[in-house]
Amino acid sequence: MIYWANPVYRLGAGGFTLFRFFPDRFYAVLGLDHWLAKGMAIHFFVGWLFTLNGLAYVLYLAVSGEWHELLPEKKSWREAFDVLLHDLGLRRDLPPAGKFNAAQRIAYAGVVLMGAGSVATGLAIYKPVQLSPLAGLLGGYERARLEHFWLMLGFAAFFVVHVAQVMRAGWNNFRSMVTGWELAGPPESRDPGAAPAMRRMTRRGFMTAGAAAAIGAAGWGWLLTRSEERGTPWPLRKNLEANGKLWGALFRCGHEAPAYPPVLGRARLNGDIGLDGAVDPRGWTLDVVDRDGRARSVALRDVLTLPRTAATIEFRCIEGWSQVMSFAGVRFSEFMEHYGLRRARYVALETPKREYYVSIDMDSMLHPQTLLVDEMNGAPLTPEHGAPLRLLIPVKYGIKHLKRIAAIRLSDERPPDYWAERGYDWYAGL
Ligand SMILES: Nc1nc2c(c(=O)[nH]1)N[C@H]1C(S)=C(S)[C@@H](COP(=O)(O)O)O[C@H]1N2
Ligand SMILES: [Mo]
Repeated sequence: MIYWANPVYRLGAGGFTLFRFFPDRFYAVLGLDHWLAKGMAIHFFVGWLFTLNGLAYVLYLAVSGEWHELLPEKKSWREAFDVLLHDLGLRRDLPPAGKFNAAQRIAYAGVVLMGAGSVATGLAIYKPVQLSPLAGLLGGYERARLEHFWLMLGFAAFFVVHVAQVMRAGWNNFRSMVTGWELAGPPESRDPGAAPAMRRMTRRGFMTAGAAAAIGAAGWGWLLTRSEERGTPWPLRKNLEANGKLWGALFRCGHEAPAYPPVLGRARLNGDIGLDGAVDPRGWTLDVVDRDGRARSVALRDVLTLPRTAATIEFRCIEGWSQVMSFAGVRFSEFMEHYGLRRARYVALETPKREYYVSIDMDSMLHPQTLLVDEMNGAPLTPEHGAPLRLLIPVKYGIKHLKRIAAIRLSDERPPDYWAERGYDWYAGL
């Protein structure tokens, strides 16, 4: 549901594309809609389930001591090669093995590592500013995103190969996978009670697995049919709000987005809501409403006499693209101080006819890189990029960087937000 937004997922080199992972056909065949907001909301919901499930599994391995049977040993690499030859029909006998053979040890330990990799790369692209050291370690935002994607393909490949191998290994093996037990030795040497006991366990195991699958499917259906709260099923909305609270609590005003050397020239353009009509920068005024509701009109000329700050940062659109852009203007915190505005919980910004509007938490607005800007990539802001004044807020996605600011309102009650009303995360923090 989300990959259409930024078609970077392909196999190819330079301008040549051998294969696109998500052509339009992919959506048509699977009956998926192109709804980025819902895809993201689901992602950040099931992300919790996968992460907690993975943590529980690793904890179980550690506590039960079963990691002994799973961790590859020195000889595993050589033996795994023999297993491979055997499975390809090039070798008759298998090396001796415990519960898992060498190839299984490597594959299963590898999957645990892949899980850890998915969480690390996922966090890096989810919070590339708050967790900028992690994103840096993984090669940056765009790299981390590709790594996250390849790991996902790795899981898919593991699943397919694994199911194929289990099918090849036969019924008994599948049964022991489900029950956790297996019948060993030739039938005549076994305890006479073993076979009925195994049958019972098999039944119980399959019933448990079937019930788990049914609960999963029912849960999925339930989730997606709940009444909507601001454009998304309410459990997903609650989850987005909880995620926002969590990252808001971890927010540190002193932690800045990584800086880049200044850039010049054209920048990518996105979003033109509320940008029609002519602008006259010299006569431009801002409607400013203080926390107590007191309104005043502030001339842009005066705002622009305040001390100037410049920032070059990686700008990120929620649709998945990013680019390094330079901005210059006045810190929002200095604007507040100069006009004697009092801290409220939220700040709302609006275009002239309120066609586009955003609301943002005060902590993020007071961040030292949050600027009211009139200059971009070394030149005065153009009308398409938000002249005469736009917001720069590197700790948020592009959706919050309102272009063409006409009103700034402070309030303790959360004001409406254009994209949050259409199913997106209100916090939208990076
Ligand atoms: N007034 C207004 N501001 C807006 C938008 C818009 O549609 N209207 N789109 C937002 C989005 S989604 C993005 S990604 C950025 C894009 O900024 P740019 O066109 O300067 O690259 O502007 C943001 N600010
Ligand atoms: Mo965007």
